[in-house]
Amino acid sequence: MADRIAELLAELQRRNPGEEEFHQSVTEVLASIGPVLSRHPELDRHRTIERICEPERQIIFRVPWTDDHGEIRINRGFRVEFNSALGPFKGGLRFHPSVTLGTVKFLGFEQTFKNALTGMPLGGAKGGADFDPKGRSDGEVMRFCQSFMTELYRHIGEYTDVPAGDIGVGQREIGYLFGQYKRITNRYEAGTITGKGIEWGGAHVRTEATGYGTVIFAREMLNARGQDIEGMSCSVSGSGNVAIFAIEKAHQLGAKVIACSDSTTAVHDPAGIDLDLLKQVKLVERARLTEYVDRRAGSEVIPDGGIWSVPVDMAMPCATQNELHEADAKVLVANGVKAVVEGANMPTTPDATALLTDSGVAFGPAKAANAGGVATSALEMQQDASRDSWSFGYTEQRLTEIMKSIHRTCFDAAAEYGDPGNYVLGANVVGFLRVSRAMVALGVI
Ligand code: NDP
Ligand code: 2IT
Repeated sequence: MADRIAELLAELQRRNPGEEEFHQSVTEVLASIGPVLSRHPELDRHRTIERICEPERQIIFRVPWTDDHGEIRINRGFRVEFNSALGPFKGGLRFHPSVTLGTVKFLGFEQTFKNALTGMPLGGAKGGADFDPKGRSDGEVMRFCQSFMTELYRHIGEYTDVPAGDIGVGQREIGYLFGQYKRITNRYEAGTITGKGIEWGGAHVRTEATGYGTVIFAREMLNARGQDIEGMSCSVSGSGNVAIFAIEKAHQLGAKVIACSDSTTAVHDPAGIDLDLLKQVKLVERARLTEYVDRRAGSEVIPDGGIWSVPVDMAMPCATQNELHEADAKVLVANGVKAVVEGANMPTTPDATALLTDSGVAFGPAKAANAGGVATSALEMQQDASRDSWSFGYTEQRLTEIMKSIHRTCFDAAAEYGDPGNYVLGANVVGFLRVSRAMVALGVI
């Protein structure tokens, strides 16, 4: 089986040259599924791995727009519709200058397994553009979004493909995207995109869901080890949508987050992050974290951006991929970290993950831990389909149940496959089994 997996990987790398992040995400999943294929040779006979690794459809398009000075700008847009065995394609859009086809493919591949883990009827997809919203006016962002949707609209729909937000795409961008979709199609088809505002087809808790869900998953992991999140010190990298609401839920559960970051600065605040100030600086003013330090007595900038050098009980990487390296993991372990839980997608490098798990640190992999965002997107789709609107409390209760169920499912699968407490194994096994079985049932398509 090891030879077969190695051959598969070599072939994937040959056919997808230069897409390192995609190779990395596939390598991690394939490392887990040898025992699944040995137990289920029928899945292998149907070539489910080869099919899962090949996106159903990949769309790349030009996005021309005009900046505030009348200059014409060109970006590249992507939508990779990875797998629709379990439901319509579903996954976010990322606007960041680093976005390439390889980035979108790794995210779409991960999304396929994550969405399967939620137990909701969702396929997997991801999209985005190499557009940098930083420093752009609202008008420029709107014109970019309108141009992006002018191509994307023909590929999406509530039964086809349902985008949402990711890095650089929040409620402002979702509004401009949905507005253009509505205008072109002449349909108020709210279930075509999630992360909308409450007054225009959105759902309570979707904004908070990824961060909240990550912390709920962390609590479940800790409880399974006889530990408690209450009283723990934490560091949370990033200060965007996921990070801010992870900090909020951690504080609600009695933990204290003492460090956070953005793409240029990391901050240590021993008294605990002041969430109102952080929201004001990052969500309202869209400013740099140095603003936070300037206004918050007792906080300081961490030299060299080294957020993982702060001693904590629990670390939550919530910014971007490959942001927690082996050297960081060593420092965390030396400082006595008990848990590392991924709010971002693939934030921990493979050698860092190995070091943490070998050191006995509880490790919550992204596709399980951050699935609360997309799960609540599915709840938003349910509300759109039934023209209903649920309360915050009820929706949060549903999110909590979903996160507990994901935790339990991964926990049980890890034990069944011989490595109790290995959530990477558990998540990959369950995600792969659910998608593969549906693919076999649907025939060779
Ligand atoms: P946001 O754009 O709201 O925030 C991203 C944060 O990460 C910002 O603080 C940003 O810094 C920082 N950041 C972004 N790129 C880099 C980089 N290359 N290097 C260092 N820091 C960086 O995005 P989200 O919070 O939505 O997403 C964060 C992560 O969570 C991503 O991995 C995303 O895929 C994942 N995720 C998001 C979900 C969602 O529902 N939004 C759901 C599940 C996962 P700055 O402020 O300087 O730009
Ligand atoms: O990575 C993710 O799960 C997201 N960016 C959210 C996807 C969604 O469709 O809500």
